Amino acid sequence: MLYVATLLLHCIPLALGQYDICKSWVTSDEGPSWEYYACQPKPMIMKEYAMVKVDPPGITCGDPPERFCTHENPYLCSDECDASNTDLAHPPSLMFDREEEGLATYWQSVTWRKYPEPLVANITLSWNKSIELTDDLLVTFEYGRPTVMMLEKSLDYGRTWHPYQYYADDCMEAFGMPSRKVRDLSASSANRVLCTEEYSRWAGSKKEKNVRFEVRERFAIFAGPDLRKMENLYTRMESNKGLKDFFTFTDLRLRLLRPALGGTYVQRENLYKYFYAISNFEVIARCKCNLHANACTFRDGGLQCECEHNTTGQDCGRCKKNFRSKSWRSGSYTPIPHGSPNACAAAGSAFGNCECYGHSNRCSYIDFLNVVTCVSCKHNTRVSTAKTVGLATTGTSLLSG
Ligand SMILES: *[C@@H]1O[C@H](CO)[C@@H](O)[C@H](O)[C@H]1NC(C)=O
Ligand SMILES: *[C@@H]1O[C@H](CO)[C@@H](O)[C@H](O)[C@H]1NC(C)=O
Ligand SMILES: *[C@@H]1O[C@H](CO)[C@@H](O)[C@H](O)[C@H]1NC(C)=O
Ligand SMILES: [Ca+2]
Repeated sequence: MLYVATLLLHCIPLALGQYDICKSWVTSDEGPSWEYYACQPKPMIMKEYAMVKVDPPGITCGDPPERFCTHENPYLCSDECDASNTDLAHPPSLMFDREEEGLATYWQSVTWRKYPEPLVANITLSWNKSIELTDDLLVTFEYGRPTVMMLEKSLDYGRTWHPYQYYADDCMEAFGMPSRKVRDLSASSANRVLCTEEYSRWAGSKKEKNVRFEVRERFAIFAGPDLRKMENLYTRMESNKGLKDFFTFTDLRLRLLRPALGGTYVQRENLYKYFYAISNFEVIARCKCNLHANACTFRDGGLQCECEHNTTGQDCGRCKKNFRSKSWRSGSYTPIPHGSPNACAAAGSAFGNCECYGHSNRCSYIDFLNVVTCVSCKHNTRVSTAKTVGLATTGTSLLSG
């Protein structure tokens, strides 16, 4: 019975996707035991877990109620936004609901009635958790896409912000940057921040609604056009931390800087057709768990990795109590296919093997030095003549000194 169970468990890693499991119970010549692997959670629909802030105050339409027009029908201004009427209100939450078949629900801004003062809005999404993009970011605009906007991200819970991508109908005019396409990037420039004109030109408000932040095209530089060689991407991320960090953030901010103009200049006599309306903000990402968890759950109001490998913390970023804190390392995607778990070492346990050149048969962890080394050395040798094998991060400083 036990034999059958272990056989089944052993087969699971082959059937699942890469890095889906953290450990399995395997049998070998020395009997059954746990085997540990690098692991990561599955991608999730992250818009459902975001905290949202829209700035400046009063940018959402409907208070007071306001009529607006569309570019298709600029003199038939029969549409109304009224925050006090559920059927006519357009609150921020409508960017993150599940769209039913048929009519789109959307957040809408006030109109540009204060022109020539710029019509700007910030939409900030916060997860209070590091997450890693696994698919394109997709923002859907009703009534036309902005002519100027940018995307920013924060890696430190909103303390500092970095540009992620610039979008304009004329990149040079708006940002002083040349327009580029992600598909023209190379392996060494895959994490470059660029300006694109691909999603900002007027094409009719019904035809082209989506603005993308291209993740799949960037992955494809390493993993091939159909993303079949993901191991190439993972290997690259292991050697280039900047590449991995590029897809990681705790917060996103969309800065809307100039609305759709209908393919022409601003017409001052009808400012009621200029505004922003977003029906969906899709963020597909996985929790960052440092390759120490394959599950991430929403509890106590936040996302939390279910840490394995004797790690703990929101991102499994440290060792559990009674484990040696300095032995913490992120798991590694390499070697392919299972990676390295780099589990935390139990306090007081020997971690790695010592090579003591026949002068000792005892290898121990010395707590106050945080090293593993030969102890009880005989034949008048001292600790410093010993060598630790299979231990990359600790022990070497004492031994080489
Ligand atoms: C939007 O965010 C940027 C920083 O990311 C800030 O400088 C700007 O003042 C904000 N605008 C509004 C309208 O809050
Ligand atoms: C963010 O997450 C941390 C760790 O889980 C928690 O202690 C803190 O209260 C959270 N902050 C907010 C604003 O939710
Ligand atoms: C974590 O610690 C427990 C208890 O010391 C041990 O049985 C287990 O093998 C450890 N896990 C790993 C991945 O090292
Ligand atoms: Ca919606």
